[in-house]
Amino acid sequence: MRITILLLLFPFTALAQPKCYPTHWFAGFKETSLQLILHENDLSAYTAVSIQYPGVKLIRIRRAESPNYLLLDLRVDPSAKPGVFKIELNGKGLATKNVSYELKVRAPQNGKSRIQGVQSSDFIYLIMTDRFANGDPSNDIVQGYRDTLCERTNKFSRHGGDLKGVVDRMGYLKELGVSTVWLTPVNENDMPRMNEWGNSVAGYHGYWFTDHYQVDKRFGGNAAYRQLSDRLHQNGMKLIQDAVYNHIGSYHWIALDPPTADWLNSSQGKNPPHHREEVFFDPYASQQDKLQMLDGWFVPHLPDLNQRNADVAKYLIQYHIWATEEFGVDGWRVDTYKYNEEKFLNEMNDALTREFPKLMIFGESMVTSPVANAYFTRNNMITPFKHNAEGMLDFQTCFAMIAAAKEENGWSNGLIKLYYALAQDVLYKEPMRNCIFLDNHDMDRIFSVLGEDEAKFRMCMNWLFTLRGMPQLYYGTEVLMKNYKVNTDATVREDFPGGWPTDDPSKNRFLPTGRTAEQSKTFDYISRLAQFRKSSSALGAGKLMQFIPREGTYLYFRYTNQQTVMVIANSSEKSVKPDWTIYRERVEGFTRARDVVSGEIFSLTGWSIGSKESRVLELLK
Ligand SMILES: [Ca+2]
Ligand SMILES: [Ca+2]
Repeated sequence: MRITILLLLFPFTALAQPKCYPTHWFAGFKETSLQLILHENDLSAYTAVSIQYPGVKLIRIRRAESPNYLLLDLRVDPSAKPGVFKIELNGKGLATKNVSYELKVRAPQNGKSRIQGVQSSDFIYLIMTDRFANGDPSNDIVQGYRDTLCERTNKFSRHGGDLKGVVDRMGYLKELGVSTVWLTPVNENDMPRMNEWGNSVAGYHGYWFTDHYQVDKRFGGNAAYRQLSDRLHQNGMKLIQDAVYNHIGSYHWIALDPPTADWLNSSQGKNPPHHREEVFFDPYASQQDKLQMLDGWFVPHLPDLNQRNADVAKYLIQYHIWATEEFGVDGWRVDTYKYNEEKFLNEMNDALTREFPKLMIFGESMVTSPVANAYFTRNNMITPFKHNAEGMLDFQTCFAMIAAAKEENGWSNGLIKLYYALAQDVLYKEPMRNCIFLDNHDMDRIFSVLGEDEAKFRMCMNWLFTLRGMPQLYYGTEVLMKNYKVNTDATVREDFPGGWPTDDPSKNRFLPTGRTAEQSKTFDYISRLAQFRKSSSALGAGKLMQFIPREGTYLYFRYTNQQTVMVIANSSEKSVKPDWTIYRERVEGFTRARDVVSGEIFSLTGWSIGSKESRVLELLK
């Protein structure tokens, strides 16, 4: 009889464990407070909670408006040992509910081979996982998810790309010279298809979170993500995770069952923000304009999180600490940075770097001025609020590089725009901490933007790989993937040719045999720039000196005591013989130059640069 009861009870208690966030924690963090959220249908009758574990103390039990939550405030001493403990829930007339909770061991490689930070010496490659490579067709459709379509012929559907696909292309990434992989978000997006601008769209891009703590099973789940991270680190590479603090998908458990109504912003209804970041530093801004920016919902199916609620802020901060430790994240790219509560952003950055001093965090906001971009970082401006992010995605330099390559030179057009953009670095404390790029998954592809002009494309690549900051390349640019956004972003998120088992092998761009001559040339060009960069002290951490464009020719130098790299671009209609007396500050003592791509060595005396030509040159004595 006794045995029967036990058998009945054990499966019951195992099944009855409420959801718990964070799903586990780690021993030895500096931060001692831990907020546990227990979530299960009706926890209102559980009035007593106890925890018996050395170094772990229950401080407070809190309830939410929804009866389905218990919020437990714990203190976890830094001395608490890794192990599993029981959280015992009791209520009048109820059987005891036991929640087992684990404090895991932190990785000893933190700050060494994982969680290393990302520096200007790195080369970041941006991948949209669903569109890069399908390493495991068995996870293309996962039963139980709200969207079980996988249709490569539909640009709005999932296509089946996954984390194993990235792992399987590790050799390709190394050949290209990539040091750091940034994936669009990997968190679970268990959303049905949503209507966006008249199209039925899947959450293939990853920005519709429904469970922070679960990596989408169609990408391979948490185990596959950990494996990718391990493989990157074993190969001397790094991982950047894409974070979204601002909003969640409308099928996230927080949205379906808000602990309290004010977990979500409601002051603007479901109306969108106006996207004008000036409201944060404009001395004449109204409170209403600021509130619309902070509280507006991007689209009605992306509920906006209220980070003024301390529990929401804590929930988000804990997840990012958890994921950094769990997956060994080296850097965070933070989506929609300018729509978040400012104080919260600083608290997040402080909390993360306190636990992981080398961690790099940079924000994304498509802003309209250098002042706006610098405002969201450590800057030299006098403003009422001071942000503490190290860097941002540098849209200003992106726009300037494109204009410099495309426009006719004039007093305020063409090359001078890049000169002007860099001169604005006076605003930044650390301009080198910005991430520079020419395009991404939200923009027209750069090869198309430059009119498929090889010379302009080379000019832009030379700048991307040699200017200050961390360069980021969007997947496929190296094999000349092209396209414009046509009422949707999906057209610039096409599958990497050759990433699917059924793809035509003669067009497998991952292999030299599947590339056209033009694609091979481009891949080799970028790869050589990237490989040179790896061992170049001047490009990794050197100073920058630029000269005002003259005769349609723009020169800047990156230099250390050991190395000087000269980057020269001539966008005029004629060849130009640089007047070295103008540039003597940086060329004095050098007589020759080595083209870092072709390897050609030549004398600077009498040398001229051809029309539309651009070169990256290491100066030699
Ligand atoms: Ca797959
Ligand atoms: Ca917001």
